[in-house]
Amino acid sequence: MSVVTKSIVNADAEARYLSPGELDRIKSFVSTGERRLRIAQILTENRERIVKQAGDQLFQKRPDVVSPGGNAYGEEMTATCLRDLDYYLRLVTYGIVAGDVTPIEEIGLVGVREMYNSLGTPISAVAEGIRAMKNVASSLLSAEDAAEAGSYFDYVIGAMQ
Ligand SMILES: CCC1=C(C)/C(=C/C2=NC(=C\c3[nH]c(/C=C4\NC(=O)[C@H](C)[C@H]4CC)c(C)c3CCC(=O)O)/C(CCC(=O)O)=C2C)NC1=O
Repeated sequence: MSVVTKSIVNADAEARYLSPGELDRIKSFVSTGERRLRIAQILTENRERIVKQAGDQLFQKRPDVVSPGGNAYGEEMTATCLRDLDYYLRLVTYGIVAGDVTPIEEIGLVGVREMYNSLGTPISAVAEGIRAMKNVASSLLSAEDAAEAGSYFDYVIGAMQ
């Protein structure tokens, strides 16, 4: 939920006007809107390249995951692995647009450790893949935009430590 929806739900639950603090937070959300949309647009347009290059970097750093016995071994499993990276890139764009990590958390991080444990997927390697996406994405953005986007990637990486 964006800060706009959240503030309205909270205020209406108490049948009150938006507070000065809520209006300030909404003001900041609106004033950073153009920048956040620009970042999300660039990441969306470059999604294939970001996922592909990050996958290449991940498999170079962690050849074990694509070697016989590795969780992403074989064409189909490697494709599923890249699909997971694409899922997380998509969720990062949701977070950037919403200016809030809640969508990333709710869609992709609740129970994620248990899920990857049960699949036998090394979560440290997933985190490495997200880190690689952050680096590729940063190279497509200005330093300021990269810092903004980076905080959402870091949030995902942090949940996988
Ligand atoms: C949008 C929210 C969402 C997420 C996050 C998600 C993840 C997700 N990844 C899965 C599998 C998988 N995930 C991976 C990923 C990897 N293996 C590795 O060694 C690498 C480190 C890594 C890639 C970076 C692999 C290989 C599988 C298939 C495992 C198997 O079938 O044995 C599965 C099991 C079902 C399936 O195969 O689709 C789920 C649910 N699904 C969702 O709906």
